[in-house]
This record gives sequence, C-alpha cells and structure tokens, in this order.
Amino acid sequence: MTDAIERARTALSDAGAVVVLTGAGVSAESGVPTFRGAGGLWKEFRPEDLATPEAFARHPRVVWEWYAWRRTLVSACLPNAAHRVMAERALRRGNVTIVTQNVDGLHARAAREAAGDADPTAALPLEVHGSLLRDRCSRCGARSEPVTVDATSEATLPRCARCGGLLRPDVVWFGEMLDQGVIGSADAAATTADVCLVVGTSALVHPAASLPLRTRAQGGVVIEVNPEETPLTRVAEISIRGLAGDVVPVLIGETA
Ligand code: BV8
Ligand code: ZN
Repeated sequence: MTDAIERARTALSDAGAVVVLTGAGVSAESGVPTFRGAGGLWKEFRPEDLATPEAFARHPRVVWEWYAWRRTLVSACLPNAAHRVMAERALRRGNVTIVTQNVDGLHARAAREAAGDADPTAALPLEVHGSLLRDRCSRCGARSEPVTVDATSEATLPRCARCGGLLRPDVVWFGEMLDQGVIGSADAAATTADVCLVVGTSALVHPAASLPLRTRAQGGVVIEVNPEETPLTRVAEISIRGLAGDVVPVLIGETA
C-alpha cells in the first residue's frame, strides 16, 4: 500500500467530520460517460448548445433529446463499489456528507440499497447540480417524477399538469444559480470538515470546485482520487492517482 494511501486512510479514520465531493469520474465505472475526459460527452456535444437555459429556450426538442437519451442510459447503470462504500461509511459513522455534482442519482440509489429497511438519510447526497431523474416546470417551477419524453417534435414535449408550461430536466445549467439551500449545506459541510475527499472531478465547474478550498482554508485535509491531475492536485495534501472503484474502498471500506 502506498504511503499516500496509508496517510489518507489514517486522516479519514481519525476525522471527526468528512465531506466527500464527487464528479462524473465516480460514475465512470458504472458506465455513465464523463464530460471532459476521453469519450466524454462534451467531446461530442457543446455544453453551451445543450446545458444552458438559452439553448433550451431556443431548441427545447434537441435539449430534451439529449437529456432523454442520458436518462435512459443512466437508468440502466448501477452504483459501483465507490458509491457503495461511501454510502456504507456514511451510514456506519454518521459523520460523512456526500456532495455530488452528478445528476445520475447513483449516490442516492447506493444510499437506499445500503440502508435496506433502515433510514438512508445519512447517506443521501447533496445534489448541487440537481437530478436527471426529476422534471421541473419551466414556468411554475413545480417538480415532478420523471416522465418518458417523446422528443420527436415540439408538440410531443412534456408539459406541466398544473400550468401547461414546458417541463425541463431538474438540473442546473451553466449560468443558472444553484439551489441556495443545497449549495449552502455543502459549503457549511466543507467549512467544518476535518477531511474533504474529492473523487472523480476535473474541478473546473464553480462553485462546486471551490468546496475543497473551503476545507483547506480552515485547516482541513484535502484528499484527491483521480487517474489524472486536476487544478485541485496542487491544493490537495494527498493526491492519489487511481480509479474510484479501486481506491475508495481501500480508503473508507469496512476494513479501513
Ligand atoms: C453559476 C448540467 C452563477 C447538468 C453542469 C469562469 C470562471 C469560473 C466560473 C465561471 C467562469 N465562467 C462561467 C463560470 C460559471 C460556471 C462555470 O463554472 N463554468 C466553468 C466551465 C468555467 N458555473 C455555472 O454556470 C454554475 N452557475 O455559477 O451561477 C450565477 C450567479 C448569479 C446569477 C446567475 C448565475 C452552474 C454550474 C452547473 C453547470 N451544469 N451540468 C448536466 O447536464 O449534467 S456542469 C457539468 O460539469 C456536469 O454537471 C458536471 O457535474 C460538472 C463537472 O464535471 P465533472 O463532474 O468534474 O466531470 P468531468 O468529465 O469534467 O471530469 C471527470 C473527472 O473524472 C476527470 O478528472 C477524470 O480524470 C476523472 N475520472 C475518469 N474516470 C474516473 C475518474 N476519476 C475516478 N475514477 C474513475 N474511474
Ligand atoms: Zn407549471
């Protein structure tokens, strides 16, 4: 076991409070494509063409076509070992706040599966960019369970049962404010954590990317798990080159 992994295990084991920040990399081994890496979604599509309110206003059918495809893809994916051990640790120790930039619902699914008949709350993530598995009315804001979207024409796009407004995926697009309650809770967790474990993010999207800096600013330890270097690598006290599914169970699994 490398020295970095040993030091990370010790810091995580000794920690009073842990905040975990995850990005698309934690779901890569579940088969969910990332955004910026090789084969990433932004290689094939342009974010400004699909993940902005302007794009949705201009061509809602194309935007829905992309999100409906992602929703179908994600619904067939399963949580991997990294999602599972994070949920199990959060339920076991009660001192872990899971913050995710992902909209794939896999952390929440791992929490419910790990909890079984018990209360999953301690392992449910703060989804700072919303969820692909929820709809929201673009007119009145009402949230609803996801519908099967027929994006073959604008006339078949889903509409709000309450006001008839066009439904949209309940995710945060570029240029949109994050839910202040959610990002506020994430910031509070980061500001009081002894350790911030950052798994599978390119650390390019704000304000999520600044959460580890909040932990470091108050003397906490930042640990990064990523096969590649990122802008956070020089900020992290411990940076481990590796895959989430391999490294996270070693860092916080049952035996850790
Ligand atoms: C806001 C939509 C303000 C949902 C997403 C200039 C400087 C700083 C900030 C800005 C700026 N210009 C504009 C901004 C603000 C902007 C931003 O940060 N832009 C960046 C790109 C420069 N932010 C915003 O617009 C945010 N809102 O700031 O509002 C405001 C104020 C007032 C009034 C109005 C507004 C909103 C941000 C949310 C945007 N929505 N997606 C969706 O469709 O999914 S962001 C998108 O990127 C995804 O949601 C994703 O969550 C996010 C981050 O990507 P990652 O998760 O990190 O994924 P990525 O592919 O990049 O990286 C994967 C990593 O995993 C890699 O490092 C890879 O090496 C690693 N990996 C791969 N395999 C594995 C692995 N790791 C471990 N194991 C593996 N197996
Ligand atoms: Zn409505």
